[in-house]
Amino acid sequence: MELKLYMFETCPFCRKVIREIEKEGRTDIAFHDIHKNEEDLRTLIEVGGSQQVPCLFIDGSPLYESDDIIKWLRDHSQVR
Ligand SMILES: N[C@@H](CCC(=O)N[C@@H](CS)C(=O)NCC(=O)O)C(=O)O
Repeated sequence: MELKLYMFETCPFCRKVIREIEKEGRTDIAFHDIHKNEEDLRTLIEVGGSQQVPCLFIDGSPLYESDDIIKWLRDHSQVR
């Protein structure tokens, strides 16, 4: 499963999701900082339909809302 988190560093909702990722010790999520990479910003808007972050792309499907992302992460532990 391909997981990409669209985020930027100072976003408190992103920090909340990143804290959960760190707490779980997950290493299967690629971070895409939309303030550092214009292509990431374009992809987020084009595919997700909004530039709101955080947004987790799950095999290319966007999931917005930090609480929903955290719930999804808890429901789908990393397979090691
Ligand atoms: N309810 C959302 C709030 C997310 C949010 O407000 N993110 C801000 C950055 S801190 C943002 O992306 N604002 C721009 C926008 O919504 O287009 C969540 O919990 O994920």
